[in-house]
Amino acid sequence: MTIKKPQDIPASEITDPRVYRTRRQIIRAGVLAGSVAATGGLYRLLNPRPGSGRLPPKVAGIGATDPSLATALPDDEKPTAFEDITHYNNYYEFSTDKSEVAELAQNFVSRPWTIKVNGLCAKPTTFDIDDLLKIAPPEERIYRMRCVEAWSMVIPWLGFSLSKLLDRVEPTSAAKYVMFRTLLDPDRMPNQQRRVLPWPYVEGLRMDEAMHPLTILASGLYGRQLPPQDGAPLRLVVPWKYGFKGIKSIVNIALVDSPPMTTWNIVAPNEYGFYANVNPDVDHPRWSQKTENRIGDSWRRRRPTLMFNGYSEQVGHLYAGMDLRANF
Ligand SMILES: Nc1nc2c(c(=O)[nH]1)N[C@H]1C(S)=C(S)[C@@H](COP(=O)(O)O)O[C@H]1N2
Ligand SMILES: [Mo]
Repeated sequence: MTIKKPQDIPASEITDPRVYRTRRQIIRAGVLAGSVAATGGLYRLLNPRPGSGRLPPKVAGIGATDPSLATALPDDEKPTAFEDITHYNNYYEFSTDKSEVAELAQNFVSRPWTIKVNGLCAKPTTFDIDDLLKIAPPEERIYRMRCVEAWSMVIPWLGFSLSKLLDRVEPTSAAKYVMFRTLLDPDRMPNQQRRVLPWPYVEGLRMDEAMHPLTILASGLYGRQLPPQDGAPLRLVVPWKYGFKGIKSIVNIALVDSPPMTTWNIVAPNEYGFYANVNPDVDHPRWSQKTENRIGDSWRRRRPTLMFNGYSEQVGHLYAGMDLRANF
C-alpha cells in the first residue's frame, strides 16, 4: 500500500489562500458594484455559499472564562469572520480542498456520540458527549490559531480544559502521553474510502502539554455548537501549536507511556514533528514560518509569526532546555 505524501498531492488539490481570497473579493466586488444594497442580498440569494444560512444552535449556559486564560488581543487583531472560520477548513476526511469541506460535511451526524477515555488510568470511562458537556460546561476562549501552511485566524472557541476530563479518569504515574483518534467511518467520512492519509487521523500530546489549562476540547465557536466542518462534536485545540495538532471529531482519548505515532508525522516525518510548536525561527523544509497571512486581511499582508503563537509566557517553561530545532 502506498500512502500519498503531501508532496504527492497535486497543488491543484490544495486551495491556495490567494485563489480563495480572490474568489471572495470578486464576490464582494460584485456586491459593491450593485447600485442598491438590495443587489447584494439578491446576489447572495441566487448564489448562496455552501452551508450558509444554516447556523448551528446557540449554546446555553456558557461558563465564565478565567481571565488568566483569555488571550490579550491588540487593536489590530479581532476574531475572524464566522463565514471564514466555517468555509476555509482543513478536514481531509471530507476533502483536501479547503473551500469544499463545509458543503461535504454539512450532513455529518454527530449525535449520539461517545468518547472512550482509556489506557493508563484508574477509571477508564466512555462519556456520552452531552453528559460530558454537563460535567465540563464550555467557556469562551478566544485563541490565535496558526496553520502550518502559514495562514492564521482568531477563533472564539467554546470549550473546556482537557485537564478536567483527564482528572476524572485518574491517569496513573505511567501515563506520559495522550493519544487522540478521530472517528473511522468511511460511510460518513467519504475520503476515508481513499488512501489520502492513513486512517483514522491520530494526534498526541505530552502529558504536561495535555494538562496545561490553555489546552481545550472545543464543542463550539461564536457561542454556537461546533459546525461539522470544524470538527463536531468535539475537537482538540492547542493554541501554541500548528493547526494539524487540533484533531477533529474525537472518539477516543488514550493515556499511553510513549509518544504515539501521529498522522502527519507518519506521512512526512521530516516536515511535521511530534511537537509542532509554532516557531518563526524553525522553517518548514519547503517554506518559511517567519510570517503568516491572517484570513480576512488582504492576501498581500503578512504579519510576523510569534514564538509559541504568542503564548510564550504561559507555555515557554514546558520546553525549557529542549532543542526546538531537533524537537520541531
Ligand atoms: N481529523 C482531522 N482533524 C484535523 C484535520 C484533518 O484533516 N482531519 N486537519 C487539521 C489541520 S491541518 C488544521 S489547520 C485544522 C483546521 O481546523 P479548522 O478547519 O476548524 O480551522 O484542523 C486539524 N484537524
Ligand atoms: Mo493546518
